Amino acid sequence: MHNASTASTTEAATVPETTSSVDSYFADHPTPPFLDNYKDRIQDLLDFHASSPRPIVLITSGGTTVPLETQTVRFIDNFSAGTRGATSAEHFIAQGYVVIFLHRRFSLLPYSRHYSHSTHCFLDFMRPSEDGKNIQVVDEYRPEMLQVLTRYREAQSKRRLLLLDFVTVSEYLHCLRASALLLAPLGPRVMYYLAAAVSDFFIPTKEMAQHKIQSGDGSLSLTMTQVPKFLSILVHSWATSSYIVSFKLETDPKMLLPKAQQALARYGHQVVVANLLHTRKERVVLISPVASTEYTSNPQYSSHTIDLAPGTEEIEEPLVEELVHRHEDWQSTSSS
Ligand code: 9Z3
Repeated sequence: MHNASTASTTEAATVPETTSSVDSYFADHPTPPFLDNYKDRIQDLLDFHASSPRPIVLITSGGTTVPLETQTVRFIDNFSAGTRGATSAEHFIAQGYVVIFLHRRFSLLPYSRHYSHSTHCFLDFMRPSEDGKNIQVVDEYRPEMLQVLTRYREAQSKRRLLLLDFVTVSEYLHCLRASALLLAPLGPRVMYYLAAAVSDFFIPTKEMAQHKIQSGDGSLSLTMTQVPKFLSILVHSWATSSYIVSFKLETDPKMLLPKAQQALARYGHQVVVANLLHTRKERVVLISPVASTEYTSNPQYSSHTIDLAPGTEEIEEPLVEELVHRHEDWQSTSSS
């Protein structure tokens, strides 16, 4: 792990984006039918923890889909399996957090991730007992499974993990807005950890094919519209005093740090975790503004690289630890 070098950029200073593109996006994409149920479950969780000062993290995880047809047969998706989000959730819970885990349906979940999407089928972890009447865990997997099961049951019994799922980018954005508005009264106690791989483009409802696109016409051309910059609205309107961590994924190493700094300059939040597709499990770089970047033309940024150290299994462990420290500082600064 190495620390704090500074860098500068000539990107424009933070300017809140207009809400009109966001409003028209929501007007074009009706509220998902399950949203009221999600709101009730979030409120119920917040009420349960109301008397404890526990910090809360809203983790977004996995990819979002973009439907090509109203009655969707085909959609555009991305690679994310939700490993970052599911792994991080376990580490946040271990650090005392309550986790709201807003994830892509069927992507990896905290705890069960150890036994799904693995090279083994989950059935390979078990065997019938000698008399054939019971199921046992295969000896070599027993110690780890017992540990995972214990942590899972504790998270459940203490109500430290709420699972909420989405599929499309518009469901994701509705859920993010609804959650943020319910979490707003808790202000600095809340961290946003936006690891979901969110589509940048969508097809507006009025331009979308109603029925399955037919193949008889030969090639297919798609024109997509840019998804409005929700991070800006989250920072400047929905979650103004919370601690916001976004992620920046690139494949070209030259682009990574400039794009991360550009995101901070544009949205004015606290941290961008920069990662490259092929090394994301071994290295992440935390980019943050050194001082207030608001309305300055040459903001300064610190960068803090975390490399997966020998003996550490998951980079999310030191990543979450670092962010928890920063969030503690944020909460004490906000209360003083
Ligand atoms: C990330 O960079 C995440 O770390 C990964 C995790 C998606 C790479 P896996 O699920 O992968 O563990 O396989 N997320 C990128 C989030 C994103 O799309 N950010 C937006 C952007 O870069 C802004 S919030 O524009």
